[in-house]
Amino acid sequence: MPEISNVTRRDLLIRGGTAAAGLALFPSDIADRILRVSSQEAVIPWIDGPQPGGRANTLDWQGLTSWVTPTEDLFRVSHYNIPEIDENDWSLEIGGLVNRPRTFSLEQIKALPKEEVAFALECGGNRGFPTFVGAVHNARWGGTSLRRVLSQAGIQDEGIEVVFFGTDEGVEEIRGNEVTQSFARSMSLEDAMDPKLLLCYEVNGEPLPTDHGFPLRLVAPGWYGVANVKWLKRIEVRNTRFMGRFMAQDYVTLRGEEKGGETVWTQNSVSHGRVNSIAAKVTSDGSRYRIHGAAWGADINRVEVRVDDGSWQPATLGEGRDDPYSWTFWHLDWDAESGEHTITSRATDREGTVQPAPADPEIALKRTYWESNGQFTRSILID
Ligand SMILES: Nc1nc2c(c(=O)[nH]1)N[C@H]1C(S)=C(S)[C@@H](COP(=O)(O)O)O[C@H]1N2
Ligand SMILES: [Mo]
Repeated sequence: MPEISNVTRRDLLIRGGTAAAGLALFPSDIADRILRVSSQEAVIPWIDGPQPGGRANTLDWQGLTSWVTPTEDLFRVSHYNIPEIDENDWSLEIGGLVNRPRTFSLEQIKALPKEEVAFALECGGNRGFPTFVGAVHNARWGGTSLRRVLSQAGIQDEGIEVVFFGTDEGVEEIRGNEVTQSFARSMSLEDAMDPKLLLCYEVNGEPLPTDHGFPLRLVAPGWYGVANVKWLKRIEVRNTRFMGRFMAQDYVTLRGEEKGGETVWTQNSVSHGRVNSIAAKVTSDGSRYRIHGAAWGADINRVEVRVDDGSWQPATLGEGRDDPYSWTFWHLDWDAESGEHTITSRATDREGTVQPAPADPEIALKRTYWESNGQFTRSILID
C-alpha cells in the first residue's frame, strides 16, 4: 500500500493539477472530511459505520497506511489492572505437573534462542459491536519458544492442560464466593506444544510497553487476542481442564446448529482465529478508484469484493500474502459510477474456508458477540 501523507484541504487546493481535478469530485462537505491525501490519491470517507476518532485506541481503517502497526497505535484490551512491573523483581515460574519446576529471570529468557513472528492479533470481541471494528493489529513479536521451555521442564504423563497466569488480578464472585484471581487462560498440552507459540519480550524490535504485557507475554499466532496472556507470571501444567472466567464465562460463543430439524446450542471458548476481512478505504486519484483492505484470522488464499449486488470480483493480494499469521493487504481497482454504493469483501483461506455472510447460520444463529467474522458491508457516496 502506498505511503499516504497527512495534508490539509488547503494543501490539496494549492497543489493543483490532478489533485485539484480530484477535489472537483467531492461535494464541499465531504471534501472537508478527506482524511489523508497525497497529490496522487485522496481517501473518500465511508458514509456509514464507525468514523475515525470513534472508539479510542482502536484502528482507524480509513487511515491505514502501514502494514506493521506502529507500537503506539496498537489497540489495548485489559480486563483487570495494568501492572507496572520492575523486571528485577519479576520472574516466570514453570510449575504443576513437570519433573523440573523452575523460575526464569528476564535475562535467562532472553538468553534462549530468539524467534520472531508477524502476527495479526484480533480481539475475540472485534466486530461484535457497531463501534468496535478496529480491535486488530499487525506487529512483529520477538521472544523464545514456549515448547522448548516446557520440554526442558519435562511434562509428566498426566499433564493435559497448560494454564498461563498474568500478574493482573481482579475480584470475582463465583457462586457466592468472592475471590481475588489473576487473569488466566489455558490451552491443551498439544496446542501449547505447537512450535509457533512464543514467550515474547519484544514488539516491533523494542521491549514490550507496559500496556502490552511488559516484561513477558504469550504470543499465540493463529489464536484470538484473549489467548495472548500479558504480564506472564506462572505457567502451570495440570491434569484437569481449566474453567476460569476468560475460558468458560466470558469469551464464550453461544451458537445454534441445525441438526435434523432441531437446533442444537453449543458453547465454545474463543480460541483459534476465524477468517476475516474488511474494506478499509476507497481512494481516488481524480479519475480512478481503488478499494483497499485487509484480511486475517487464517492463512489467506483469496479475497473477493462485491460492489452493490454485483458479482464477486477477485482482489489483488499484496503485502503479507505469503505470511501465514500476519494480515494480508489487498486492493481492487473500481470503475465507479456516481451515486451511493455498498462494498463488501470476503476472504477464503488455504483450506477453502470462506468468510461467512451475515445470513449464514454460523453468524445468524450466533447469540453472543464474540467471533463476529461475518462479511462486512460499508457504504460510500461517489459524486
Ligand atoms: N494478563 C492479561 N492478558 C491479556 C488480557 C488481560 O486482560 N490480561 N487481555 C487479552 C485480550 S482480551 C486481548 S484482545 C489481548 C489484547 O492485547 P493488546 O492489549 O496487547 O493489544 O490481550 C489479551 N491478554
Ligand atoms: Mo480481547
